[in-house]
Amino acid sequence: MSLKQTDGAIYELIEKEKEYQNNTLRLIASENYTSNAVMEATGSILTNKYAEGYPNKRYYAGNKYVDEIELLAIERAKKLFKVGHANVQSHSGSSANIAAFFAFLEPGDKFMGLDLPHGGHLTHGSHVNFSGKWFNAVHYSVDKETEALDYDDIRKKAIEEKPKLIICGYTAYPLIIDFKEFRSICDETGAVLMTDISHFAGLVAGEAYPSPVQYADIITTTTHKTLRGPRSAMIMCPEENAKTIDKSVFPGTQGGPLEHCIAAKAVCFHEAMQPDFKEYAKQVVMNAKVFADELATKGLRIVTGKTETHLILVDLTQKGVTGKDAQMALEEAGIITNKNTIPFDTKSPFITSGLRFGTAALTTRGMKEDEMKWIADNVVKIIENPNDNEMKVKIRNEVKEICDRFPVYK
Ligand code: DSN
Repeated sequence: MSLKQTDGAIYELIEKEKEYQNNTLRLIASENYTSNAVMEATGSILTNKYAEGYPNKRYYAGNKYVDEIELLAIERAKKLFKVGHANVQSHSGSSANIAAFFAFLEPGDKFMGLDLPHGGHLTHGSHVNFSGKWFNAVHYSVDKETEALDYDDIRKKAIEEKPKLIICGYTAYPLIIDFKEFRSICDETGAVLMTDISHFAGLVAGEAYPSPVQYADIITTTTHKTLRGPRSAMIMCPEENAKTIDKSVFPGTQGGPLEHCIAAKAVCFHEAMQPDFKEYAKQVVMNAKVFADELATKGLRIVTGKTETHLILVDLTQKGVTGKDAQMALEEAGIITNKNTIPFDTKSPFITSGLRFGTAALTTRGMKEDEMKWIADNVVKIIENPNDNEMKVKIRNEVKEICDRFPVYK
Protein backbone atom coordinates (compact mmCIF):
# COMPACT_ATOMS: atom_id res chain seq x y z
CA MET A 1 0.00 0.00 0.00
CA SER A 2 1.20 3.51 -0.67
CA LEU A 3 1.90 6.10 2.03
CA LYS A 4 -1.22 7.98 0.97
CA GLN A 5 -3.34 4.88 1.59
CA THR A 6 -1.59 3.80 4.80
CA ASP A 7 -1.09 7.11 6.57
CA GLY A 8 -2.97 10.00 5.05
CA ALA A 9 -1.90 12.39 7.81
CA ILE A 10 1.83 12.03 7.14
CA TYR A 11 1.28 11.93 3.37
CA GLU A 12 -0.60 15.26 3.47
CA LEU A 13 2.04 16.91 5.64
CA ILE A 14 4.83 15.78 3.29
CA GLU A 15 2.86 17.16 0.33
CA LYS A 16 2.42 20.48 2.16
CA GLU A 17 6.12 20.59 2.98
CA LYS A 18 6.94 19.89 -0.69
CA GLU A 19 4.79 22.81 -1.77
CA TYR A 20 6.37 24.99 0.91
CA GLN A 21 9.89 24.06 -0.26
CA ASN A 22 8.85 24.84 -3.84
CA ASN A 23 7.23 28.16 -3.06
CA THR A 24 9.72 29.81 -0.72
CA LEU A 25 13.27 31.07 -1.16
CA ARG A 26 15.60 28.90 0.91
CA LEU A 27 18.70 30.77 2.03
CA ILE A 28 19.69 28.58 4.98
CA ALA A 29 23.42 28.09 4.43
CA SER A 30 23.35 24.43 5.47
CA GLU A 31 20.43 23.38 3.23
CA ASN A 32 20.08 22.33 -0.38
CA TYR A 33 17.63 20.60 -2.71
CA THR A 34 18.82 17.08 -3.43
CA SER A 35 18.08 15.27 -6.70
CA ASN A 36 15.23 12.83 -7.28
CA ALA A 37 17.88 10.12 -7.82
CA VAL A 38 19.35 10.73 -4.37
CA MET A 39 15.87 10.64 -2.81
CA GLU A 40 15.01 7.43 -4.67
CA ALA A 41 18.06 5.71 -3.18
CA THR A 42 17.30 7.15 0.28
CA GLY A 43 13.76 5.78 0.12
CA SER A 44 14.80 2.39 -1.23
CA ILE A 45 14.47 -1.18 0.11
CA LEU A 46 18.06 -0.93 1.39
CA THR A 47 16.52 0.39 4.60
CA ASN A 48 15.62 -3.27 5.34
CA LYS A 49 19.18 -4.52 5.64
CA TYR A 50 21.47 -4.97 8.64
CA ALA A 51 25.14 -4.73 7.65
CA GLU A 52 27.22 -4.18 10.79
CA GLY A 53 30.88 -4.36 9.85
CA TYR A 54 32.41 -3.41 6.53
CA PRO A 55 32.19 -4.80 2.97
CA ASN A 56 33.30 -8.47 2.89
CA LYS A 57 33.55 -8.50 6.71
CA ARG A 58 30.00 -8.27 8.02
CA TYR A 59 28.31 -9.64 11.11
CA TYR A 60 25.17 -10.60 9.14
CA ALA A 61 24.63 -12.69 6.04
CA GLY A 62 22.93 -11.56 2.86
CA ASN A 63 25.08 -8.55 2.07
CA LYS A 64 26.38 -9.39 -1.41
CA TYR A 65 24.65 -6.41 -3.08
CA VAL A 66 24.96 -4.14 -0.08
CA ASP A 67 28.73 -4.76 -0.12
CA GLU A 68 28.90 -3.73 -3.76
CA ILE A 69 26.93 -0.57 -3.00
CA GLU A 70 29.12 0.44 -0.08
CA LEU A 71 32.32 -0.31 -2.01
CA LEU A 72 31.07 1.86 -4.86
CA ALA A 73 30.30 4.69 -2.43
CA ILE A 74 33.82 4.41 -0.93
CA GLU A 75 35.54 4.33 -4.32
CA ARG A 76 33.55 7.32 -5.56
CA ALA A 77 34.24 9.35 -2.40
CA LYS A 78 37.99 8.62 -2.73
CA LYS A 79 37.98 9.63 -6.39
CA LEU A 80 35.87 12.75 -5.88
CA PHE A 81 37.99 14.13 -3.04
CA LYS A 82 41.28 12.56 -4.21
CA VAL A 83 41.76 11.08 -0.76
CA GLY A 84 43.41 7.88 0.54
CA HIS A 85 40.52 6.51 2.58
CA ALA A 86 36.80 7.15 3.04
CA ASN A 87 34.40 5.78 5.63
CA VAL A 88 30.85 6.37 4.36
CA GLN A 89 28.99 4.97 7.38
CA SER A 90 28.67 8.11 9.53
CA HIS A 91 25.02 9.00 10.05
CA SER A 92 25.44 12.73 10.61
CA GLY A 93 28.02 15.46 11.11
CA SER A 94 27.82 15.07 14.87
CA SER A 95 28.31 11.30 14.73
CA ALA A 96 31.27 11.76 12.38
CA ASN A 97 32.82 14.19 14.85
CA ILE A 98 32.17 11.81 17.76
CA ALA A 99 34.03 9.10 15.82
CA ALA A 100 36.88 11.52 15.08
CA PHE A 101 37.31 12.28 18.80
CA PHE A 102 37.01 8.58 19.64
CA ALA A 103 39.87 7.89 17.21
CA PHE A 104 42.34 10.43 18.56
CA LEU A 105 41.30 11.48 22.07
CA GLU A 106 40.65 9.96 25.50
CA PRO A 107 37.94 11.43 27.75
CA GLY A 108 39.34 14.55 29.42
CA ASP A 109 41.93 15.23 26.71
CA LYS A 110 42.41 18.77 25.56
CA PHE A 111 41.43 19.88 22.07
CA MET A 112 41.00 23.27 20.45
CA GLY A 113 38.24 24.58 18.18
CA LEU A 114 36.67 27.86 17.15
CA ASP A 115 34.28 29.28 19.73
CA LEU A 116 30.58 28.79 18.87
CA PRO A 117 29.61 32.50 18.67
CA HIS A 118 32.57 33.02 16.34
CA GLY A 119 31.37 30.40 13.87
CA GLY A 120 32.37 27.06 15.43
CA HIS A 121 29.96 24.12 15.61
CA LEU A 122 28.31 22.69 18.74
CA THR A 123 30.52 19.61 18.45
CA HIS A 124 33.67 21.75 18.41
CA GLY A 125 33.69 22.07 22.19
CA SER A 126 30.48 23.83 23.23
CA HIS A 127 29.89 23.43 26.99
CA VAL A 128 26.35 22.11 26.35
CA ASN A 129 27.59 19.38 23.97
CA PHE A 130 29.38 16.05 24.60
CA SER A 131 32.49 17.66 23.08
CA GLY A 132 32.63 20.27 25.82
CA LYS A 133 31.38 18.01 28.62
CA TRP A 134 33.58 14.96 28.08
CA PHE A 135 36.72 16.68 26.79
CA ASN A 136 38.77 19.65 27.89
CA ALA A 137 37.80 22.07 25.14
CA VAL A 138 39.73 25.29 24.69
CA HIS A 139 38.81 27.83 22.07
CA TYR A 140 40.39 30.21 19.65
CA SER A 141 38.40 33.12 18.27
CA VAL A 142 38.41 35.46 15.31
CA ASP A 143 40.17 38.83 15.41
CA LYS A 144 38.00 41.58 16.88
CA GLU A 145 38.82 44.09 14.14
CA THR A 146 38.90 41.96 10.98
CA GLU A 147 36.55 39.19 12.22
CA ALA A 148 38.87 36.82 10.35
CA LEU A 149 41.01 34.01 11.76
CA ASP A 150 44.28 35.31 13.18
CA TYR A 151 46.74 32.50 12.49
CA ASP A 152 49.51 34.02 14.66
CA ASP A 153 47.12 34.18 17.58
CA ILE A 154 45.93 30.59 16.98
CA ARG A 155 49.56 29.43 16.88
CA LYS A 156 50.33 31.29 20.12
CA LYS A 157 47.31 29.76 21.82
CA ALA A 158 48.18 26.27 20.55
CA ILE A 159 51.75 26.60 21.89
CA GLU A 160 50.39 27.72 25.28
CA GLU A 161 47.60 25.17 25.57
CA LYS A 162 49.24 22.16 23.82
CA PRO A 163 45.92 20.60 22.66
CA LYS A 164 46.05 17.02 21.41
CA LEU A 165 43.83 17.91 18.45
CA ILE A 166 42.91 21.12 16.63
CA ILE A 167 39.72 21.53 14.58
CA CYS A 168 39.24 23.89 11.70
CA GLY A 169 36.19 24.09 9.41
CA TYR A 170 33.14 25.98 10.66
CA THR A 171 29.44 26.61 10.54
CA ALA A 172 29.30 30.39 10.16
CA TYR A 173 32.61 31.61 8.75
CA PRO A 174 32.50 33.17 5.28
CA LEU A 175 36.22 33.17 4.40
CA ILE A 176 38.55 30.53 3.01
CA ILE A 177 40.57 28.68 5.65
CA ASP A 178 44.34 28.42 5.26
CA PHE A 179 44.76 24.66 5.82
CA LYS A 180 48.51 24.85 5.23
CA GLU A 181 48.83 27.30 8.12
CA PHE A 182 46.82 24.97 10.38
CA ARG A 183 49.08 22.05 9.33
CA SER A 184 52.13 24.07 10.30
CA ILE A 185 50.56 24.96 13.70
CA CYS A 186 49.78 21.29 14.32
CA ASP A 187 53.28 20.22 13.28
CA GLU A 188 54.82 22.74 15.65
CA THR A 189 52.64 21.69 18.60
CA GLY A 190 52.23 17.97 17.88
CA ALA A 191 48.44 18.20 17.50
CA VAL A 192 46.23 16.12 15.23
CA LEU A 193 44.64 18.27 12.51
CA MET A 194 40.92 17.63 12.13
CA THR A 195 39.01 19.52 9.45
CA ASP A 196 35.22 19.61 9.47
CA ILE A 197 34.35 20.61 5.91
CA SER A 198 30.58 20.07 6.26
CA HIS A 199 29.61 23.48 4.97
CA PHE A 200 31.87 23.74 1.97
CA ALA A 201 32.43 20.06 0.97
CA GLY A 202 30.51 20.64 -2.28
CA LEU A 203 32.71 23.63 -3.06
CA VAL A 204 35.82 21.49 -2.46
CA ALA A 205 34.40 18.75 -4.71
CA GLY A 206 33.55 21.36 -7.36
CA GLU A 207 37.00 22.98 -7.03
CA ALA A 208 35.61 26.32 -5.85
CA TYR A 209 37.36 26.07 -2.46
CA PRO A 210 40.83 24.65 -1.55
CA SER A 211 40.99 21.02 -0.48
CA PRO A 212 42.33 20.12 2.99
CA VAL A 213 43.26 16.59 1.82
CA GLN A 214 47.05 17.04 1.68
CA TYR A 215 47.10 18.66 5.15
CA ALA A 216 44.50 17.01 7.39
CA ASP A 217 44.86 13.89 9.55
CA ILE A 218 41.10 13.47 9.49
CA ILE A 219 38.30 15.15 7.53
CA THR A 220 34.67 14.96 8.59
CA THR A 221 31.75 16.21 6.53
CA THR A 222 28.02 16.09 6.17
CA THR A 223 26.77 15.25 2.68
CA HIS A 224 23.62 17.36 2.41
CA LYS A 225 24.85 20.95 2.40
CA THR A 226 26.81 22.30 -0.60
CA LEU A 227 27.54 18.66 -1.59
CA ARG A 228 23.79 18.26 -2.28
CA GLY A 229 23.48 14.64 -1.20
CA PRO A 230 21.30 12.87 1.37
CA ARG A 231 21.09 14.01 5.00
CA SER A 232 24.14 12.06 6.17
CA ALA A 233 27.92 12.26 6.60
CA MET A 234 31.30 10.62 6.06
CA ILE A 235 34.90 10.67 7.22
CA MET A 236 38.01 10.85 5.06
CA CYS A 237 41.67 10.46 5.98
CA PRO A 238 45.07 9.46 4.66
CA GLU A 239 45.44 5.71 4.14
CA GLU A 240 47.61 5.34 7.30
CA ASN A 241 44.66 6.41 9.50
CA ALA A 242 42.13 4.14 7.78
CA LYS A 243 42.04 1.34 10.38
CA THR A 244 41.79 3.76 13.32
CA ILE A 245 38.92 5.65 11.70
CA ASP A 246 37.01 2.54 10.65
CA LYS A 247 37.27 1.09 14.16
CA SER A 248 36.08 4.37 15.65
CA VAL A 249 32.95 4.42 13.49
CA PHE A 250 32.15 0.72 13.93
CA PRO A 251 32.21 -0.72 16.53
CA GLY A 252 33.49 2.41 18.34
CA THR A 253 30.53 4.74 18.08
CA GLN A 254 27.93 3.24 15.73
CA GLY A 255 26.03 0.04 15.13
CA GLY A 256 24.32 -0.87 11.88
CA PRO A 257 25.08 1.43 8.94
CA LEU A 258 22.19 3.04 7.04
CA GLU A 259 22.78 1.39 3.67
CA HIS A 260 19.96 3.32 2.00
CA CYS A 261 21.78 6.53 2.92
CA ILE A 262 25.09 5.02 1.81
CA ALA A 263 23.56 4.25 -1.61
CA ALA A 264 22.25 7.82 -1.76
CA LYS A 265 25.73 9.11 -0.89
CA ALA A 266 27.14 7.03 -3.76
CA VAL A 267 24.61 8.69 -6.09
CA CYS A 268 25.54 12.12 -4.75
CA PHE A 269 29.27 11.48 -5.33
CA HIS A 270 28.50 10.35 -8.88
CA GLU A 271 26.52 13.56 -9.49
CA ALA A 272 29.30 15.68 -7.99
CA MET A 273 31.81 14.10 -10.39
CA GLN A 274 29.92 15.38 -13.43
CA PRO A 275 31.32 18.47 -15.17
CA ASP A 276 28.21 20.55 -14.45
CA PHE A 277 28.86 20.25 -10.70
CA LYS A 278 31.98 22.42 -11.10
CA GLU A 279 29.81 25.03 -12.81
CA TYR A 280 27.33 24.71 -9.96
CA ALA A 281 29.99 25.22 -7.25
CA LYS A 282 31.41 28.26 -9.09
CA GLN A 283 27.94 29.77 -9.42
CA VAL A 284 27.17 29.19 -5.71
CA VAL A 285 30.18 31.32 -4.77
CA MET A 286 29.44 33.92 -7.44
CA ASN A 287 25.83 34.20 -6.24
CA ALA A 288 27.00 34.62 -2.64
CA LYS A 289 29.39 37.42 -3.62
CA VAL A 290 26.69 39.26 -5.54
CA PHE A 291 24.22 38.76 -2.68
CA ALA A 292 26.73 40.09 -0.11
CA ASP A 293 27.72 43.06 -2.28
CA GLU A 294 24.08 44.02 -2.81
CA LEU A 295 23.28 43.78 0.92
CA ALA A 296 26.32 45.97 1.65
CA THR A 297 25.37 48.50 -1.05
CA LYS A 298 21.95 48.78 0.55
CA GLY A 299 23.47 49.44 3.96
CA LEU A 300 23.87 46.14 5.81
CA ARG A 301 27.16 45.32 7.52
CA ILE A 302 28.67 42.06 6.28
CA VAL A 303 30.76 40.25 8.90
CA THR A 304 34.41 40.14 7.65
CA GLY A 305 33.29 42.58 4.94
CA LYS A 306 32.81 39.93 2.26
CA THR A 307 32.30 36.27 1.44
CA GLU A 308 34.59 33.80 -0.29
CA THR A 309 32.20 30.87 0.03
CA HIS A 310 28.46 30.08 -0.18
CA LEU A 311 27.82 31.80 3.16
CA ILE A 312 27.11 35.38 4.21
CA LEU A 313 26.91 36.58 7.79
CA VAL A 314 25.20 39.90 8.46
CA ASP A 315 25.43 42.14 11.53
CA LEU A 316 22.05 43.74 12.30
CA THR A 317 23.23 45.77 15.31
CA GLN A 318 22.95 49.13 13.55
CA LYS A 319 19.49 48.28 12.22
CA GLY A 320 17.88 47.95 15.65
CA VAL A 321 16.37 44.55 14.92
CA THR A 322 17.44 41.21 16.39
CA GLY A 323 18.30 38.14 14.32
CA LYS A 324 15.22 36.41 15.75
CA ASP A 325 12.80 39.16 14.69
CA ALA A 326 14.44 39.58 11.27
CA GLN A 327 14.25 35.82 10.64
CA MET A 328 10.53 35.85 11.51
CA ALA A 329 9.74 38.87 9.33
CA LEU A 330 11.61 37.34 6.38
CA GLU A 331 9.78 34.05 6.84
CA GLU A 332 6.46 35.89 6.57
CA ALA A 333 7.60 37.13 3.17
CA GLY A 334 8.63 33.63 2.04
CA ILE A 335 12.37 34.14 2.54
CA ILE A 336 13.75 31.39 4.77
CA THR A 337 17.00 32.04 6.57
CA ASN A 338 18.39 31.75 10.10
CA LYS A 339 19.30 33.97 13.00
CA ASN A 340 22.95 33.57 13.91
CA THR A 341 25.36 34.91 16.47
CA ILE A 342 28.08 37.16 15.14
CA PRO A 343 31.60 37.35 16.61
CA PHE A 344 31.55 39.02 20.05
CA ASP A 345 27.74 38.98 20.01
CA THR A 346 26.15 40.44 23.13
CA LYS A 347 22.86 38.60 22.52
CA SER A 348 22.06 34.95 23.27
CA PRO A 349 22.15 32.27 20.51
CA PHE A 350 18.35 32.23 20.62
CA ILE A 351 18.01 35.98 19.96
CA THR A 352 21.28 36.93 18.19
CA SER A 353 22.48 40.08 16.46
CA GLY A 354 22.95 38.43 13.09
CA LEU A 355 21.49 36.56 10.18
CA ARG A 356 23.21 33.85 8.16
CA PHE A 357 22.47 33.35 4.46
CA GLY A 358 23.68 30.74 1.96
CA THR A 359 23.24 30.38 -1.79
CA ALA A 360 23.58 26.61 -2.33
CA ALA A 361 19.85 25.83 -2.54
CA LEU A 362 18.82 28.75 -4.74
CA THR A 363 21.70 28.02 -7.11
CA THR A 364 20.42 24.44 -7.43
CA ARG A 365 17.11 25.97 -8.59
CA GLY A 366 19.05 27.75 -11.35
CA MET A 367 18.96 31.24 -9.86
CA LYS A 368 21.77 33.60 -10.78
CA GLU A 369 23.03 37.13 -10.15
CA ASP A 370 19.79 38.97 -11.09
CA GLU A 371 17.71 36.93 -8.67
CA MET A 372 20.35 37.38 -5.93
CA LYS A 373 20.16 41.15 -6.31
CA TRP A 374 16.37 41.15 -6.18
CA ILE A 375 16.32 38.97 -3.08
CA ALA A 376 19.03 41.01 -1.33
CA ASP A 377 17.15 44.26 -2.03
CA ASN A 378 13.98 42.83 -0.55
CA VAL A 379 15.78 41.33 2.44
CA VAL A 380 17.02 44.81 3.29
CA LYS A 381 13.53 46.32 2.83
CA ILE A 382 12.11 43.80 5.29
CA ILE A 383 14.93 44.23 7.81
CA GLU A 384 14.34 47.98 7.72
CA ASN A 385 10.53 47.61 8.05
CA PRO A 386 9.93 44.29 9.82
CA ASN A 387 6.38 45.25 10.83
CA ASP A 388 5.15 46.45 7.44
CA ASN A 389 2.66 43.68 6.74
CA GLU A 390 1.43 45.12 3.47
CA MET A 391 4.94 45.18 2.08
CA LYS A 392 5.61 41.61 3.28
CA VAL A 393 2.48 40.36 1.49
CA LYS A 394 3.55 42.10 -1.72
CA ILE A 395 7.06 40.59 -1.50
CA ARG A 396 5.55 37.19 -0.65
CA ASN A 397 3.59 37.27 -3.92
CA GLU A 398 6.69 38.25 -5.89
CA VAL A 399 8.67 35.47 -4.17
CA LYS A 400 6.04 32.99 -5.37
CA GLU A 401 6.43 34.26 -8.95
CA ILE A 402 10.22 33.79 -8.81
CA CYS A 403 9.76 30.30 -7.36
CA ASP A 404 7.39 29.43 -10.22
CA ARG A 405 10.08 30.42 -12.73
CA PHE A 406 12.62 28.16 -10.98
CA PRO A 407 10.68 25.02 -10.01
CA VAL A 408 12.31 22.35 -7.82
CA TYR A 409 10.09 19.32 -7.24
CA LYS A 410 7.08 18.31 -9.35
N1 DSN B 1 23.10 22.94 11.81
C1 DSN B 1 24.15 23.02 10.82
C2 DSN B 1 24.27 24.40 10.28
O1 DSN B 1 23.24 24.98 10.04
O2 DSN B 1 25.37 24.91 10.08
C3 DSN B 1 25.41 22.51 11.32
O3 DSN B 1 25.19 21.28 11.93
